[in-house]
Amino acid sequence: MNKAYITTPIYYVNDVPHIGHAYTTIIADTMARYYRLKGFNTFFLTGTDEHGQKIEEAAKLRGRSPQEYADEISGKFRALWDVFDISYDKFIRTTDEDHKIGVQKAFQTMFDKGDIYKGEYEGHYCVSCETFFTQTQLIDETNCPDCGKPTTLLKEESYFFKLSKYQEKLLKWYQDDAKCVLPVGKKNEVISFVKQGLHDLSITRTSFNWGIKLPKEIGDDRHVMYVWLDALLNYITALGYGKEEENISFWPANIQLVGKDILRFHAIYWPAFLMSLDLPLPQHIAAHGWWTRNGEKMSKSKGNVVNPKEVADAYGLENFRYFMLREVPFGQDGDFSQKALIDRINSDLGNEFGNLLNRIIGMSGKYSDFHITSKNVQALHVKELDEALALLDGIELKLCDMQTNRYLEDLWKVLSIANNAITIHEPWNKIKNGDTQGALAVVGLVANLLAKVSILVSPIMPQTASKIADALGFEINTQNYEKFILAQTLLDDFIIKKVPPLFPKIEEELMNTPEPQATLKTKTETVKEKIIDESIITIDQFFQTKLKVGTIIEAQAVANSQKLLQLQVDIGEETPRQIVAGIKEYYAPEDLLNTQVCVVANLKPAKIMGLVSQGMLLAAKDNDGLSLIRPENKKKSGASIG
Ligand code: ME8
Repeated sequence: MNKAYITTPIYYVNDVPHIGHAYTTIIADTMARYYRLKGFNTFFLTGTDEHGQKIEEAAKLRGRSPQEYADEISGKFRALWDVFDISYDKFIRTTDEDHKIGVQKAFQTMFDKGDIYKGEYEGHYCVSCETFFTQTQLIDETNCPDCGKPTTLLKEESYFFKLSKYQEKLLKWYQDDAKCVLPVGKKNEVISFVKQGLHDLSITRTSFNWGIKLPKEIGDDRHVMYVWLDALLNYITALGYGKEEENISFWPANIQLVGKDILRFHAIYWPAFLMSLDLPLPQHIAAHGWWTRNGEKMSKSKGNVVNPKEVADAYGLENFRYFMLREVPFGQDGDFSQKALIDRINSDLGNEFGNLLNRIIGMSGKYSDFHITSKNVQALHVKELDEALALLDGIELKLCDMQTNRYLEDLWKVLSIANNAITIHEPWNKIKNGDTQGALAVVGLVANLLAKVSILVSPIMPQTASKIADALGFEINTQNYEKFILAQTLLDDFIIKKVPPLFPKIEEELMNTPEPQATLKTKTETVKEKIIDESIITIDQFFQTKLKVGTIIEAQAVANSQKLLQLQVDIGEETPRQIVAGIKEYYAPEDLLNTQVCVVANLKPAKIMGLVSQGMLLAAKDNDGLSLIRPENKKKSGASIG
């Protein structure tokens, strides 16, 4: 029996699932359902990535142990996939005991082979991406080239994997196996990266604890494994690698779905680890693009993250699945909007798909007491039938190449043939003219095309497809896939069942501007997450605040206020700025004259006790009182700070 092994990335437990995670998982689920439909023995793996500094820090900020925290978020991923009817066969967690054993075995195997050695690492580490970068890769000398956050210079003892040793072998793989990385454009990016030269990879850490220990035999328990080594190995430990290898025959994977952000890890490190372990390489590493919101990357701090559960609740899970796979060419970025989703539901699904079923229910009800026959379809509609079969003939290759949107476009071309047949052949006129056979043949043609489309759309919209098949008197299963798709057989005569419209028209947006994650989290969690997100800013964000040196040229108390002083501060502009500052308890006005201060110069002016304040002074406060922050030596008024 043919086998198929499909994987998603395992998701970090520092964040609850969002639309991007749902996208990857839905494509993988589609592929798993497709292979099951074809009768392949299929294994579909997903799960959560729970070790590493990022998770340790996220847990600490919430006052939880990493394990407790991982349990909770991992549970949220699993719960969402269950609600979404994701047909995974295994949900792996990197904190699973079996996984740890497998990872240690892999480490030992690579070590025994001479592919791991001990050295010292010095590099710029981005905790958010759990990745080291060289100085030349950084943006503005300090920031991570992937996420823009500041990196930390780390120097520590580390074990290294001899990645450089595999450079030529990797290049040969990319060259020999045309579709090892999909889409092919992305493969070219990987090739140019590898051609620049691969450095050996630091694969252990001593600076934190939350990770898998090295095997006992190595005798070095200060180190834990680098989270990416640990995580990538999940794809084989899930099959039992290192323990009871009951499912190992599923390896190599057929399709490993990833987002473009983690392609490098999957198309370079992962095959190199596999080469070192003498295991075969995956057939396809398939990298999709980003979902954005109004063209911007989604992030919690921007509050523009789309909650997939909310979308599915509002618009229907399968409509959402269809939208995601149809709207964006695989590999490219796509922008989420309710308008685009509604258009797809009303037009593609309602008008072009669901309506066809209603029309043949209506027509067959009038013409033949709901009896539908394939008799005369071949004889009277050979052209339409051939055209449709020709489209269906090449269609599966598109899905296997992950061109989900083109796969669906072709299925919809088949639906157009059916819709056009009704318009052109006007069965109601045939009935009027006494050509009942002709009218029934049109209905029969449409029913057959609808049946074939429902089978092939079933991996994407399983429930909807089953409802249509049920109305058309058959079940979606491998046997019928072979009969109606591979053998191109027509439907046996049947009585169509009446079903209510499958895609009721949507008149208006059904979600308020989503503040999506709030539903999945408690209020306290949200606040704490905000703190984590907002505690780190990029250098660009920092420079959005214009800080200037100012010289106080006038100072007086504000009448009726115990706290406020009214200051005139020269910050090198034509006229001084009036600043109202709450420093009366700490400074006498006369002591401030001609002293220098640090001014936030681009604050929106505010009215304080009726006085306009055009800036803010920087000050430090503790139990001993308040001190203004001032330049160490006198500076020109208006000198910029930063
Ligand atoms: O990277 N659009 O986990 P992660 C589309 N643990 N897809 C998106 C997305 C978006 N806006 N945001 C996230 C990790 N994704 C590692 C993986 S695998 C051995 C270890 C999807 O939680 C996309 O698939 O950051 C991306 O690759 C994945 O989520 C990253 O998930």
